[in-house]
Amino acid sequence: MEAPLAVRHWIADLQTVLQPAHVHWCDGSDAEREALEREAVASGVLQPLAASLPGCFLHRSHPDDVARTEHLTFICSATKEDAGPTNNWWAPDEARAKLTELFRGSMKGRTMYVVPFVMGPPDSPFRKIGVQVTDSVYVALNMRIMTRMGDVAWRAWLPDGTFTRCLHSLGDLSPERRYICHFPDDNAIWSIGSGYGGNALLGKKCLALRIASVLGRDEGWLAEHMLILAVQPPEGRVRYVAAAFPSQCGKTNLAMVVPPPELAAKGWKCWTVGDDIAWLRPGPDGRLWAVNPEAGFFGVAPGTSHKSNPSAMDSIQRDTIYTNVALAPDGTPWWEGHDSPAPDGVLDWRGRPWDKSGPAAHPNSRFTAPARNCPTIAPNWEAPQGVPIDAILFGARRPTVMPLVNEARDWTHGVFLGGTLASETTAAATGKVGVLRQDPMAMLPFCGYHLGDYLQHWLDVGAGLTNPPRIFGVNWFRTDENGKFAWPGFGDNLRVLAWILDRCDGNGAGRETPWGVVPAEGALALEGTNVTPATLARLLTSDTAEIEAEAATRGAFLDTLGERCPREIKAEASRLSVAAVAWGKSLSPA
Ligand code: OXD
Ligand code: MN
Repeated sequence: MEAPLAVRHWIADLQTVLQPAHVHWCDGSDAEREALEREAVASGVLQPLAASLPGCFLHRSHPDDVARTEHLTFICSATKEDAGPTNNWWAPDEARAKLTELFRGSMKGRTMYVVPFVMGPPDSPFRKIGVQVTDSVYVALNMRIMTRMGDVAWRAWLPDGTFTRCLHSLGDLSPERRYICHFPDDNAIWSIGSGYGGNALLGKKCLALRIASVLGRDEGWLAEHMLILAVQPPEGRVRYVAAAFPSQCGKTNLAMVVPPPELAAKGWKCWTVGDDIAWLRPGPDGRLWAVNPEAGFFGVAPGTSHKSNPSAMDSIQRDTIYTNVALAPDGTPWWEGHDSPAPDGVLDWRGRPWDKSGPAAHPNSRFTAPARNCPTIAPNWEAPQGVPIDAILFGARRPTVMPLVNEARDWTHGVFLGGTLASETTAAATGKVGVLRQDPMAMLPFCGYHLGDYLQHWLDVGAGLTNPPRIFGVNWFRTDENGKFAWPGFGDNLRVLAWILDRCDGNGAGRETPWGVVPAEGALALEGTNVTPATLARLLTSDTAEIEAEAATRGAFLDTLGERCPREIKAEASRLSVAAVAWGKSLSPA
């Protein structure tokens, strides 16, 4: 099927700048996938894995190109103020001039792949179209998994002809010449110098979050860093939960949660709708509806096992690209936290015999797997209108302070809790790991405009909902006095979801704290775990001095957003501080 004229003109213009040896228009067919895989194997970009893993390949990236590079990521909006204080800003003309120099001739001797793709189900009225140009066969093959790629995009072409122009080249892979630039005013993305997923699969973080967040602001919806999960309580109807956690805080695991035996026996069931991104829109019924714009999972390998996430393990047994994992002599991938111990003779993520001086798999090693492989994928995961959300969760990696679960008083309080979320940094982005930073709605690296405006947009969307989801905070990462996780997590997180859904039904006993309502004694089912009621009580408690300090940090963060930060949200920080003092007094003996 022929591409629309606007695309053909754009590609012709790009050819003169990029000067590729060949141009390949991707059609998305199986024959094409096989041809691209053969080409990638012949050039050493991919290595086939064991025959027991049909259609699976290993890719080893450049060792300096293993994670998102937030310091090299720019929002090139018309003014610095539009990008806001949390984004790197670059004047669009300057960015274009600098990057044009780098793109000029960057595809000499290489093939330019033209990758048309749809974000969202192709028959969804909410879909967005992108066309990515890339000189990486790895990127083209990954885009085929992560998006609806190929001729489907021409068939799903939007009536007004809008599409995101996505330009990508590996360049020389030098971090010195690596830039990931977003031009929200032009609906365009230019990325050069990296082949890493978050920097190079432009449909994902760049389009579905940074550009989409701006489109959502202008069109009245939200693009969020959220998983979407379907949960059916025994004899109840299916409920939908959307949850925002920063990268590597367990979104994929929660999206694929398996009920623990006691809950399964009672009839609890769960299905996966999405594991990383949700587009949320007010529906005509006054509820918030969510669509997963992606078609695959770009999941973190380390820690994934049949025990922690059996659905993910089942999803990656075929048609999966593994990146920077270790390789066992039998041609199967291996990583820290795998079901089996490290096999003898394992090669590390760089392809060298593993000398055990560091991890065998890179801590941000990944698998790219089609969502349809997932045994728990929801039957309606591609519903054109999405699914109606009952509860929104904000979660983070907090060894202290934040309770296991807390329910926001109302939408504004929820926007405050999410909008000032703090979490420890992880290996998903370059930089130090384990540093606590404010990561509003888990969107710090992904919001394409001023965060103050973004919080206001959340308030505006909420104001338009007659039946809004309830908002909760969760924290699976509290540690005990020995620094060990005090909550078992994984399947047992469903116990917390059970209380959350009870609250959504107006049930679920709770008690007031400065964070909002937490489960009352006995309201969270612990049978089958080794968590004692005393441990649970500790998990639900924060020290008043800690809450006051947290309120101050959150308030100070909001101050950095300046005048554009909504007053109602700032007022919540003061209210938290006052509540902490009052609560402390009420708890201490007279
Ligand atoms: C991701 C990330 O890859 O958040 O999803 O970094
Ligand atoms: Mn993510």
